[in-house]
Amino acid sequence: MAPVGARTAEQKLAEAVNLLQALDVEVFHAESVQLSRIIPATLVGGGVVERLAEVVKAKQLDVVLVDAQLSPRQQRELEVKLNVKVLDRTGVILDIFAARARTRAGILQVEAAQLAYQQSRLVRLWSHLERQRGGMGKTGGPGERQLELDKRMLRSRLAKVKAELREVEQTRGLQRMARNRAGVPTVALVGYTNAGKSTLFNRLVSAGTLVADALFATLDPLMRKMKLPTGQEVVLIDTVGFIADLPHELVEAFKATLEEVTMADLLLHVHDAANPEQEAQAADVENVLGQIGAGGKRTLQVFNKVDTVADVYVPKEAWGVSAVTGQGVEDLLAAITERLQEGWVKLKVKVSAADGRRLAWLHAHGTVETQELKGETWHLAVRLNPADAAQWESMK
Ligand SMILES: Nc1nc2c(ncn2[C@@H]2O[C@H](COP(=O)(O)OP(=O)(O)OP(=O)(O)O)[C@@H](O)[C@H]2O)c(=O)[nH]1
Ligand SMILES: [Mg+2]
Repeated sequence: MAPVGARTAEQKLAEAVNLLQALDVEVFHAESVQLSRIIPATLVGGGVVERLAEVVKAKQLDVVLVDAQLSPRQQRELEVKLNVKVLDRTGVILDIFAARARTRAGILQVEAAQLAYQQSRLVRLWSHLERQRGGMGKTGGPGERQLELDKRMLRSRLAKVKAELREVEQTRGLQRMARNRAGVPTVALVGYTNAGKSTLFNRLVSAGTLVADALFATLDPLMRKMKLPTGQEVVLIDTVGFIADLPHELVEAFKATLEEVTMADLLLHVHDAANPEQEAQAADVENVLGQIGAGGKRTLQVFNKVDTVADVYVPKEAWGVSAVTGQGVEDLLAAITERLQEGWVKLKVKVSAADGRRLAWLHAHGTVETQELKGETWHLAVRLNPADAAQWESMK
């Protein structure tokens, strides 16, 4: 079931099916339901519930996904009426995150989000049950005692997870600072889920990142240090895919992941050029970028999968590439170099041929445009960022 929003009903439905397939769930039935008004108890009207109950029975389904936010009450009532487990959008996305988390930070972030989700469900579910039994106002009922126990357990686990998460975040912050001190700029790949970020990441660094035709194949930012054709070093960061209507509690839980994006020197916004929804997806990505404070960042627009369609549209200001065939990747690398070097200064320097240390430093930090050996001295023309240029002066 999928509510109708800005996208067409079919598009939303297709994405919901994709979400489930990312969990290796076989989908036997999918349909959109037009909501003329919202029924508090079951979200959809009684007629629809009855019809769906028949589908569930006839096809012997194990689970029903409602691609919307369900209140705990709606979830319960639907489970009773359909006689099957019911999941909502947040629940499914949390399951996907949990299945894909690999690093310590990622696993902790998912658990924190799951605990917070359970906490809100638990409290509302129990208060609803208590009200039904007429237990309001009285204290010490069996349900209330159990509720207190469950609440306490969730609270203490959540506190523990959050403390560990803070620790991990601190370490990450230190790593980031070390990187910045070393003057290595960071380039982050962002984009809608399934746009091909991880494939492009692999193509760019030829490192072993998980690539799968599934949503959220990547949960944690993967980082690789790589050399640009000019010899300059950068850290490339792969990130989790963005999706439409990301539940608010998940944005919070993934702040540490997205923080890498806000700290990056350059973003590569990867678009799936072959996807008819590309424009809507791009708007969603821009929207989330704004929410996490990365709205005005230096960005290259990368239109990926140009190999799939004959007359694929690539806007003038964008870079058309295929992460699979490698088409356009060389030009993209050149563009990355150029954008990173905006505002750099050009120096003409002389270095003794015996001074290997300073020569190596220049090659690692800057772009050596020309070099000529005159006697025992190298004459070089180098481009450096202003901070490195200042450091070079102090190294003399
Ligand atoms: N034909 C073609 N397919 C591509 C290209 N790039 C990626 N794909 C395919 O698109 C699918 C998704 O690629 P991923 O790299 O996992 O996408 P992603 O953006 O990292 O996805 P998430 O991590 O889920 O956000 C895979 O099946 C890739 O093989 C391309 O240039 N051409
Ligand atoms: Mg990925």
